[in-house]
Order: sequence, then C-alpha cells, then structure tokens
Amino acid sequence: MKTRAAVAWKAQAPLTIETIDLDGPKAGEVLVEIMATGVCHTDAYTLSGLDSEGKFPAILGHEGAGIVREVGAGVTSVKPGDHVIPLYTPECRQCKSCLSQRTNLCTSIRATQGQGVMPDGTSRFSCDSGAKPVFHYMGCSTFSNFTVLPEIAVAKVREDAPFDKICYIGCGVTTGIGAVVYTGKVWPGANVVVFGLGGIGLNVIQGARMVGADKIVGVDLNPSKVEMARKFGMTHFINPDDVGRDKVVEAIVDVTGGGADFSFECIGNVHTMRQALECCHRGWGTSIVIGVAPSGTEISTRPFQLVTGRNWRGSAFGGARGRTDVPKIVDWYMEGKINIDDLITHTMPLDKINDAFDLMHKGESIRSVVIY
Ligand code: NAD
Ligand code: AHE
Ligand code: ZN
Repeated sequence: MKTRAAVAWKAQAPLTIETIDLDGPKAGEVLVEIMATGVCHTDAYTLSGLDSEGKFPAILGHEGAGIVREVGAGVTSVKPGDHVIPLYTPECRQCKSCLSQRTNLCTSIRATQGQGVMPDGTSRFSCDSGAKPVFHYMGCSTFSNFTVLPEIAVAKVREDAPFDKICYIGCGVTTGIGAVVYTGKVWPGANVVVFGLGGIGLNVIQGARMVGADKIVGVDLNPSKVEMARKFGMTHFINPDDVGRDKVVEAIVDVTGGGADFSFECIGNVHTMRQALECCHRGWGTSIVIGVAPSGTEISTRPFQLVTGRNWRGSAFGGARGRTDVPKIVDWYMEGKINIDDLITHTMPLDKINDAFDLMHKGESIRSVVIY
C-alpha cells in the first residue's frame, strides 16, 4: 500500500513529507494506522546524527497511538479494530530478560530493531515502488500514517482513550512516571531532584508527587519551565545560572538537608549526570539516568562517591513492561490520576512536523503532537 510519511533522508536535514510504499504485515506482524504521534527529544537526537544506531533514510517517531488494520499469520493477541500503542521496548514474555522479571528490556528483537529493520532483517518501507528501502526507527516509525510492527511490540489499550493524548504514553509519560514507580520505587516522603523540566522531567515530577514525595526540586536553565513544573508538583527550583553552574550540587544538598534520596537526569548531558549523582544523599541516595547522551561521550565521577553509598542507575521506558503496564497507565489517565493534557502544548498536522522540532530546540514546547 501507499502511505504518507515524514522521511528523514539524512542527518540534520528537515523531514520531508512523502508518499511511500509499505508492504503488508508478515507472520507475527501487524499493520497499524497511526492516529497521532508525539515528537520526543530522542527523535531530535537521532536526526542530529549523534545516535550510533541512527540510519538514513528512515521514518522516525516512536511515541504513537493508533488502530490495528490488518494482522499477519499467527497473530493472536490483537485483531483489526483494536486500539494500540506501539512499543519501542517490546514484551515477548519468552526471552531470558522477560522471564527474569528483573528488567523490562526484552531482548527478542532488539538487534534488528537497532538496525532499522523488522525481525526478518528486511524493511517494510520503501520508495520509488520498492526500489529503495527506507529504514524503520526504534521498531515504531510513528511519523508514518501506517506502519508495520511485530505483534509483541504493541500494547492493546481501551477504546475510549483519545489518541492525541495517549500517544504520549508511548514514550514520555511512561518513561517519566515509570522511572519513579518501577525503576526507582520512590517512597513516600523521599526528597527527589529532577534535572531537566521538559517532556520527560515533568512526568518524573508528576510521578514523584503521585507516590507522595516530600521535596521535589527541579533544575533547569530555562526559567520558562518553572510555572508548569510547579503545577505538576515541583516544590523548589534551581537555575544553574543563578546559583553558579559549579554550585548546583551544593545548592541541592542545602535545600534537601543533606542530599537527594533520588535524582533523575532528564537532559542527556554527561555533566549534569555527574551532578545528579553527586547531589545524592551519602549512604543511600540513588541517581537514575534517563537522558540519552551522544554516542562517544562518557560519564565520570570520583569512585569515592560510590564507596560512600551513592547508587548510579539508568532507566529505559521507565522500567515499564509495555504490554502489561501501558494499558494500566492509560487507565490512570482516563481515571484522572495523571495529567497529560497540559503537557501537550502544541499540535500540528504531519506536514508541519518540522515545527515540532523547532519548538523543542527553542525551548518553547513541552510536547508537540502530530495528528494525522
Ligand atoms: P526536552 O527537550 O523536552 O527537555 C530537556 C530539558 O532540559 C529542557 O527543559 C532544557 O531547558 C533542559 N536543559 C538542557 N540543558 C540543560 C542543562 N545543562 N542544565 C539544566 N537543564 C538543561 O527533552 P525530553 O523530551 O524531556 O527528553 C529529555 C532526555 O530524555 C533526552 O535526552 C531524551 O533523549 C531522553 N529520553 C530518554 C528515555 C529513556 O527511556 N531513557 C525516554 C525518552 C527520552
Ligand atoms: N540508539 C541510541 C540508544 C538510545 C536509548 O538509550 N534509547 C532509550 C529510549 S529513548 C526513548 O526516547 C532506550 O530504550 N534504550 C534502551 C535500548 O535498548 O535502546 C544510542 O545512543 O545508541
Ligand atoms: Zn522518546
């Protein structure tokens, strides 16, 4: 079939809207009509050319919601008409990682996903009527109106949930709230510090408030993020440019009375990752890296920071098991337990998708959502 899609032809170039070819679902795969997709900083990261797994030409996008239109042979868990959220972290429930119950990082199709192809090693997308392959992205490619996904990479969700809001659960909401609930297991009364008050950090903040955190300290260079952060539960704000960039750790230790019980780095900067670790409380504080730093960069700290009891961890997709946890998070939204609407500051049609990247880079949006 033909589908409209925003194609990333090469790094650092704007996406262009094309009508491209899409092969139907093979065994174990499903065809999904994407109804809405968010634009995450990770899409911008890959488009920047700094992602070691970035392949071009590709159809980016990994934060979508849509409707199953066709299923391949052997598909049993979803049927045409089901509403789904694509999962860049699938859940096969059979691999060593899924069976371990210790991680959400299903390994069954991770290798081919990173190569921009389906599990059989080929792409379903092409241009010039099949002559030139176009790569998939993070196994999702939600910047295409129609996409093909493995059955294990879709979460079936309730049908009364609006696509233009729940698409954000496909990455940002789950990543932020999940990092608090599933990865950190943050306890009521904990002091929490959040570096980066963007589409991820604000969800960490609402997750921290949800579990009953005490102080919730936000750190950002952009003071325009403060109002929204306070609305979502931030109790204290530190602008590194106000306290001095080399005094951020001191300022946090001061405001938390000894250091953070939990810190979350939601920027993707190795310097703030170090600050996020070093602002943790001696003896037990845990820092969780969420931000994706450019390939080739490295984190560092004095080993003494770890010897004295600080813990350095990371979280992908908030530690959420996609097919199990995503439908529950959709329920939380529908029951009014979490706020998604206020974080979606901009919407646009597909042909304006480059505006979403511009707004993000200018720091003017929290989340932009493309509605097909
Ligand atoms: P965003 O652009 O919406 O927000 C980033 C925020 O960081 C902005 O408010 C910006 O002002 C602030 N910032 C930038 N540099 C700063 C600095 N030096 N000090 C303080 N604040 C600074 O981005 P987002 O969509 O929230 O994504 C944040 C990061 O999380 C990205 O690196 C993204 O790739 C990553 N991410 C990771 C996962 C995961 O599963 N681990 C999932 C989604 C996104
Ligand atoms: N290809 C990148 C990896 C980037 C990365 O860490 N991605 C996160 C999700 S970001 C969503 O916005 C993730 O899930 N990581 C676990 C995994 O298996 O990729 C790079 O830098 O090489
Ligand atoms: Zn994302």
